[in-house]
Amino acid sequence: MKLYNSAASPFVRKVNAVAIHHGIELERVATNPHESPEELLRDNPLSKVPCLVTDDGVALPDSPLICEYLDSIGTNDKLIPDHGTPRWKALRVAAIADGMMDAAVFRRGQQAFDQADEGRKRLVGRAKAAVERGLAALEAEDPNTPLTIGSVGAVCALGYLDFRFPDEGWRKAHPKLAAWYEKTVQLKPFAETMPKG
Ligand SMILES: N[C@@H](CCC(=O)N[C@@H](CS)C(=O)NCC(=O)O)C(=O)O
Repeated sequence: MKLYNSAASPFVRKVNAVAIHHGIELERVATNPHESPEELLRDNPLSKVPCLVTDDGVALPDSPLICEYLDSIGTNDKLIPDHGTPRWKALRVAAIADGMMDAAVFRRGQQAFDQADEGRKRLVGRAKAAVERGLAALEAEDPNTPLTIGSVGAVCALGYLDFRFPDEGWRKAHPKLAAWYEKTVQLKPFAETMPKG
């Protein structure tokens, strides 16, 4: 299976973490989605990574969909519980983590532009506030132990904050989450996928 990959993307990291958890081999193709390479566009009209092409030739865009696919074919413990409260709790945390990543990636992208622009300041401020509320939510509720798709997302979101906003620090105001993260990030799916770029 082919994965359009980027070592800096938290969404790609999530997919790689799920693949490693299940021991699924992927052919990783380094891709810059901002350059809209033709190969990626053929498989993902949205020009985003990650995108997975299955062995049956089905191109799956969007990390939640790819994670669901990998978890469905994986043979290790399922990361997406199949029913009941555990399922919805895991998917809730996963959705919050995805939203934090969206907001942090947006903020990072805006750093290249005029910071004094009032409209931009407002949007960037909203994105920062969303991440802060996401952190508070993860601090307040168990981000899922043992591993679920929620905890995978939470580690990738927190790792991205460390990677792109290292001076802002989130640990001090979120001590429970920080302790959980330090332990969880040492697991193989995360230790092998630290962001780079
Ligand atoms: N909802 C998507 C978001 C993926 C995403 O935003 N990827 C970024 C890289 S971190 C990207 O490809 N950006 C290129 C662009 O927006 O043009 C997912 O979960 O996979």
